[in-house]
Amino acid sequence: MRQKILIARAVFPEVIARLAQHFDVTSNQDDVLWTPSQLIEQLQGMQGVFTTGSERIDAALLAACPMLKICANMAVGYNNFDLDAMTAAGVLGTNAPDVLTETTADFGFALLMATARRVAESEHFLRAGLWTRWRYDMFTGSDIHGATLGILGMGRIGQGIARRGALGFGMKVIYHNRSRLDAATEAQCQATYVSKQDLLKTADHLVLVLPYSASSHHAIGAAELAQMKPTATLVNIARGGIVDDAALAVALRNKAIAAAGLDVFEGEPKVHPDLLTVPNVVLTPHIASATVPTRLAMANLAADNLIGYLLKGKPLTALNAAAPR
Ligand code: 8YV
Repeated sequence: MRQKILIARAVFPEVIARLAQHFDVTSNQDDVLWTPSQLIEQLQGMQGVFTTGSERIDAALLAACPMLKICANMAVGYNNFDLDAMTAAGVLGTNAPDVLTETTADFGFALLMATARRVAESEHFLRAGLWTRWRYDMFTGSDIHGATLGILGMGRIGQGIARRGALGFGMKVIYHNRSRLDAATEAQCQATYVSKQDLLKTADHLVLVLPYSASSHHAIGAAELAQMKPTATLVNIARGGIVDDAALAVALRNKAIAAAGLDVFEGEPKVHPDLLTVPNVVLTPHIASATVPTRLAMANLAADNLIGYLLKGKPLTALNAAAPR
């Protein structure tokens, strides 16, 4: 008998077709946002689920879905998974690393440049019909080339941003990470390891690329923002919750830092109302990995994990070693 899987959100039809060659597939092409109890209801009798970062997999869901064997996330981040609960329940978790590294690093740089050079703010000004003359100080921002680029979280995406900064823009790159990179990788990225405090104090532009967990919650709050240069730019392409958004809105309004670029938010898709009213912030709706080839590669990797594990016992990018249920 064919195994059953649920695709919890809308996804590329060709990926659904691939999965349908192997499984009985239920998909959510209407992209209904299910409540946790609706998700549990949908998962009854299913062996696998294709998730995005939006579906929470926790102990309550696992207990209510005894047939479930694998949750395959179409995302590199997996803070929507309670991995300990999954391991305890014998459920495998997989993510989608590598395929989005360069695309996401590109976007980190796009947001950094838009923020430091005030692209969004000046475009709004022009569209509002306010551009009547040239002025020497109109929308003056800060330079990217030759500046000090700070990176908090130096995994694959952080390294991609470091390479872009050092090799493309002649930036001095400093980073802080839970563990220091080996010398060869540091040399390849032309990046120097510093303490978090030195990173905050020295960076002209600080990009956040660390995973979200209890220990990174509000890694950038009022105290950290106060240590940054008043001319500094902050970019968050990691996860909402790493930055204290309320504290950031205050810092932006008071010009404690010059500007911020945010692709992720605490409680997204809601955005802190104060961030919507400060001019010196560029806001994008969690699109750092959003190119067609990359999103397709992410979806195909999640599909490959479902096929690999449920049919051959061999997932490609496992997050835990779950003794099968
Ligand atoms: C996804 C992301 O678009 O991969 C991640 O961790 O944040 C994004 O690339 C998002 O999580 C949807 O699954």
